[in-house]
Amino acid sequence: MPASDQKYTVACNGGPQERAFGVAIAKEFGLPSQVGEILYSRDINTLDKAEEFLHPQLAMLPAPEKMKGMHEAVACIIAACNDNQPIFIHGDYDVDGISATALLVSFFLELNRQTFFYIPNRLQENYGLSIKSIDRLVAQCPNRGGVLISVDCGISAVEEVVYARQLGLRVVITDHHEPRGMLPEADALIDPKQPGCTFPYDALSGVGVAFYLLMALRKAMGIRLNLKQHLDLVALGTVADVMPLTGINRILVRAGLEVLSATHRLGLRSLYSCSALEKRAILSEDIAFKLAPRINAAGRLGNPEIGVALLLAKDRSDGQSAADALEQMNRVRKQLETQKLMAAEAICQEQVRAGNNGLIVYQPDCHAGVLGILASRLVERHQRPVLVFADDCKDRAGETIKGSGRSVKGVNLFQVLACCDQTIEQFGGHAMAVGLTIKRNNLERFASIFNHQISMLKCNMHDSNQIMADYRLPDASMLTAHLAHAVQWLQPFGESNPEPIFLLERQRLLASKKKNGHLIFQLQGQDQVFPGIGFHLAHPLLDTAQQTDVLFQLKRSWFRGVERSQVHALMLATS
Ligand SMILES: [Mn+2]
Repeated sequence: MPASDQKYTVACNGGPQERAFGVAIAKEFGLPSQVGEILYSRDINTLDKAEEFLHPQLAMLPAPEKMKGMHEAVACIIAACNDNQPIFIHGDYDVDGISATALLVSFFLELNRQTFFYIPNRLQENYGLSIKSIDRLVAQCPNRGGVLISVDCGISAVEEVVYARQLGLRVVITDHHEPRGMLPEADALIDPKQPGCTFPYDALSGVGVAFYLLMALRKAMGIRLNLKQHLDLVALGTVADVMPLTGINRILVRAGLEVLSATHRLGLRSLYSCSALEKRAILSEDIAFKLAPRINAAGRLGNPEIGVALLLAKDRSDGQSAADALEQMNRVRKQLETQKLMAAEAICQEQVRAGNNGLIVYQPDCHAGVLGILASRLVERHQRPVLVFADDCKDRAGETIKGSGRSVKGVNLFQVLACCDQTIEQFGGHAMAVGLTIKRNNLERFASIFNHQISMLKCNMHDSNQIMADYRLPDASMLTAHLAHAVQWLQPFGESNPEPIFLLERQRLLASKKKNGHLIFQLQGQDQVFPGIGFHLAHPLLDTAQQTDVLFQLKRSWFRGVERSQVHALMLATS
């Protein structure tokens, strides 16, 4: 057995209330009581809440009019349509921004409106609206007036909105980022996070907010248009942006995954065949690990419009060539990433040894497009916030450096940066992900304030080796096909709705073999033998003849188009 320093705890405590709720869920929904107990441990502890969670319906969505600014936005867009003016969509270069752009473009094209879009180039332009990006957008159809609609950006674009309005445009800002200081004086501004917004949910993605705008527009215009068919885009952006998969996002993403699985978008179909996702249902983890990285590669390497082209492809060959281009860019992205990861890791280890709670890596020549992924990789390894900087290639004087940061639960990176404000030129983002620009000669001062701020938060960030299992199955007779199916009712899994982890103690793994560091085995359940896999678990010292505790998830998997349940072991431990 490998000497594992990993430990685990179990969330469900088997208390009387939990058990009683499990029995009630079994009776009401026909699910195994274990699933009910897991729901209870996740605060889904009434039958009403369970109904809402297990059967999310689009009809449950709150009305779009509840969003502050919606009324003005709709009026503004309808006025532009009545004046026969062009529609200008200003997007962003990540999957959320690309999906939101494709969503609005699809909608207005369906209405036969003249529609133009622009997505800033990550390598040459700053994030969000800029004078340059507005010029480039409007240059596609100049001197006609029109309405500029931003998606997934714009909440801080005070000067840029002034500029756009001086050009004679109506401006509708839609965003989901945290507002900072002054809000732009747009004709309409929609952001569920803005002060005074009474919409009951503030964790929508950029494409989620854009979808809400379309819901309101459809209603106000009195048109019959199938919006549900566009929920595939909402699922893409929401999962890729790591939004919580609870509440409204759960409703949108659950429906969106169904649309995605049967998508009519030819580009996505081609991308599925590149990603081994053909002939099967698309799950949230497929977005996170297969689709989003490929679509993001376009933005990272400075060709975000290829992502939009993929989502809007009208024929097979356009779809195929966009998918091929993304596949190629994703390969380049991976190379750039591996090139830099080793050196970055060495820098982090040094800082960990020095006792730093926040890690800061500066690699002058790192490609700007992979800073965020490097930060994510380093967060996974060190379980603390990480910022990765490189020289800002847009700054000719060579004085500024540009960084991207990722955080861990319990550390609001956006707020931490707000406390380091005096050493930062520019920053923006969320609790979990930020982007920033600082002067190079400020780096040291910034680093010390940053670390001080992080250590003040004193949360238990470093418990990386602790796995929290959801449920301890008393014995293997509880491992059934029924349970494996029932767990799927908790889908989609992701942020704020993790995939349940089960624990079975003292098991013998059947037919086990080691292959490329992975472990392949079988686990005897009550009514069937489950195929199992443990990625990176084939430790050389692992003795599979011995009994072991197995922490695992019950996954849907597909083999040559046939669905089956599979045990994914996350950890093996001797008791
Ligand atoms: Mn976003």
